[in-house]
Formats: sequence, structure tokens, C-alpha cells
Amino acid sequence: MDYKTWRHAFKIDPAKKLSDDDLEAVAESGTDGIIIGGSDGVTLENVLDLLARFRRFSVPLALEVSTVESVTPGFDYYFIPTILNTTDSKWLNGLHHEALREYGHMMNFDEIVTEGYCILNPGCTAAKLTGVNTVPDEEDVQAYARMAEHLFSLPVFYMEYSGKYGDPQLVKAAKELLNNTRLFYGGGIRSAEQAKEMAAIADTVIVGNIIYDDLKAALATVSAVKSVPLSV
Ligand code: 1GP
Repeated sequence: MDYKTWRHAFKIDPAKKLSDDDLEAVAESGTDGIIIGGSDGVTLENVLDLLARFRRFSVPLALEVSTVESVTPGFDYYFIPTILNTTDSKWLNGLHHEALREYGHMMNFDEIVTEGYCILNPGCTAAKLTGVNTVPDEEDVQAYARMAEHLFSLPVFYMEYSGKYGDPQLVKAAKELLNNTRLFYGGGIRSAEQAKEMAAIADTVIVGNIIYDDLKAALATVSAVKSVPLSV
């Protein structure tokens, strides 16, 4: 299933443990895609472990690349974040340049999807890692959304609240400006109601940590998202 039609995706952190039963429940949940990625402790070994275990199921798999060393063939997609509101160019284009110098000649660009990230929770690990220390306001977010769609023609604009539930008004303010660029929302979804609220605005809703805290609630977000038409 093409990532452009994904409404719901689970994000699996390679640094966290997931039992075989829980992994099967996630894979068979009816979600549209699994994104494997995290900000910390991602290694080739733990990525390969998840790849092998999820590949037994038919759900599409994306690797969200955070370190070049943990990239391996076998995924349907490679999601490449570029942090639009970083203060450190390493996270905007630095690592990308290094990776392309080394591996550009053997990359299949049909599998690669660049995600223009706007990090909105300065307390999250991704923010600390990438030097995001201010909270973008509505005008900032709209500027980044326009940057993603019009300046850089990015396929995805990712509003990342990781660990904190976001502000639907702000997500709406971005969505209103996007036509060709898909809007991913991720962060702090802990209930079917929250999943529904964001599903009415964002093209794709990404659910992460609750998988490890309350699997039942995590699984309930799948049908919640799919029950909602996009309203913006
Ligand atoms: C993290 O956007 C995802 O990259 C999901 O966030 O873990 O808070 O659900 P949570």
C-alpha cells in the first residue's frame, strides 16, 4: 500500500523491547504502515531484528533513517527526516550530504521519501538532539509548511510533538496550506478520541509510545483513525 494513502501508522522504536505477541498484534492491527525509527539507541542489529520479525506479515514497512550505519535493504520505504526548524545544519542537510557522498550511487530514489519535520515539543529527545529549543508559533508553522510544499517540494510535512499531544488548531493551520505535500501528525496520542481528533485534520496519524504502555489503547487508535474522514 502506497504511503500516500496511509491514514494510520505505528512507529516502532528499535531501542525498545516488543514481545512476539505484541509485535504480531501491531502488525495485524489493520494499520496502514509500520515506521521503524527512533532518536536514540538505533543500531543495525536492532533494526535488522525488527525487519525480520515484521517481514513475516504483509504490512508495509518504512525505515525512518536517523543514522547511516543502521540502514539496510529490505524495507518498502526509507523515510528521511530533514528538520526544518533545527538550529544545526547537520540535521537539515549535513548527514544527508555525507550519506549521498558515500551511498548516493547505489540508492533507489523511488523508495525514498523526504519528511520535512517541524518539531513542536522542545522537551522531546529529537528536539534535544537536533537543537530545537523554541516552540514554533502559528506563523512559524505556516512558514515551515509553505517551505515544505512550495520551496522544497517535499512529499511530507511532519508535525512532531513526540511525547506530547499537540494543538489541533496549529495542525489545522498547517493543513490548510498544504495541497501536494502530505501532513503527518505524531505525538502524545493516548486514546481513540485523540486519534480521531487528529485524523480529521492530518493525512496520516502516527502512534508511537503508547504501544509500549497500553497496547490495547494503541490498537484502538487504528479503527478510530479509519472511522474519520479528513475534514480540512
Ligand atoms: C514519534 O511522532 C511519533 O516520532 C509518535 O509520538 O511516541 O508520542 O506517540 P508518540
